[in-house]
Amino acid sequence: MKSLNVDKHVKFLVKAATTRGFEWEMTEYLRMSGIYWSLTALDLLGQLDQLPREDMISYVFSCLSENGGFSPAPNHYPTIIYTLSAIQVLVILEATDKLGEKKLKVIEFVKSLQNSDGSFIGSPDDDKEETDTRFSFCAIATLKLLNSLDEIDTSKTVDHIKACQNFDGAFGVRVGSESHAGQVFCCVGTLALLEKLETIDQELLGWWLADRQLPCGGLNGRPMKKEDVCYSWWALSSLVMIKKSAWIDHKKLAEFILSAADDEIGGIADRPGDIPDPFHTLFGIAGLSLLQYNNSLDLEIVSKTSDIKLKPIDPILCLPSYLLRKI
Ligand code: GRG
Ligand code: ZN
Repeated sequence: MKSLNVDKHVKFLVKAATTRGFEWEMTEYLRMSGIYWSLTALDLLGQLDQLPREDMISYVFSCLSENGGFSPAPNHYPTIIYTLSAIQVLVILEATDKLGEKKLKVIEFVKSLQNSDGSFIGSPDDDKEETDTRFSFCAIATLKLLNSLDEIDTSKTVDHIKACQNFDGAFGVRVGSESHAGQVFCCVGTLALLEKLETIDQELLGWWLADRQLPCGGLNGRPMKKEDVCYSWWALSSLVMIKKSAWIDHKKLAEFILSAADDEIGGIADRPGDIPDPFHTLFGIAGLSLLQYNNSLDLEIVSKTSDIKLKPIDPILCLPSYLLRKI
């Protein structure tokens, strides 16, 4: 099996987060999540201090709106997705206390997005009809990280998520929508945070998730689609949450993730031969961390500068586990 080259990945992640230019401009609309992906990956690799902490914190606060939501970049509108990313960044930098009184505003923002059937919209600035199980997860995860889950009607949230479980055992964007591993992560994660996983058919879901593994070892997001490294997070973490990660071949999945790593410039792509990016770099490394700590994968890691161990990751909140023990 190929080894994980920590130094190359660290260099790739730092370059992506600090180099100004065309790519930087083109990714402004998702910048807050980009910072979360890079910081989390660096922390898992033991190199969190490679990015300037104070600058990162100032950036987060420059994206906080009057209504308590965070936007991906200044002058964009706030959404629940970037609000979760912002809170995740503050958790990684151990700076949530800097929210002070504004924490109440953030909670109000999250609460304002819930509909009477328990579903969530993504932003007050979006089309009010557009609900998505991603928004449910982001809302519940944000409140969890702020220790404020009791601020919301969680039973309605659970009812809505349960209504999104399909006949095949998996979940979609809304009630009756096509099953997709990304939405499965969001629905299973929401139920896990609310300690209601026992209320769904985990056996059927386990079969659907295990079926995502293709002969190449990689996982796809739904039947008949191509393998993609990011499902090594969305699908594998869901299997871990329902305690069925042993249902897939770990060694083959780890080999697939490592084969999508760029040996020249570092970083991980969606699949071998494609261009690496911070999103797939995080979810590839996070998948390897899950495999190491839940399935005792024997992963070889090389580095001249860092500890040769990946930190364990929390399968629900996608943050290094040591941080969650602290809060
Ligand atoms: C990371 C903790 C954490 C939270 C984020 C926003 C969110 C919460 C989760 C997104 C879950 C999701 C929907 C992931 C899927 C992303 C993806 C690869 C979409 C691609 O969909 P298609 O249809 O690709 O283009 P396929 O693979 O089906 O061909
Ligand atoms: Zn992907």
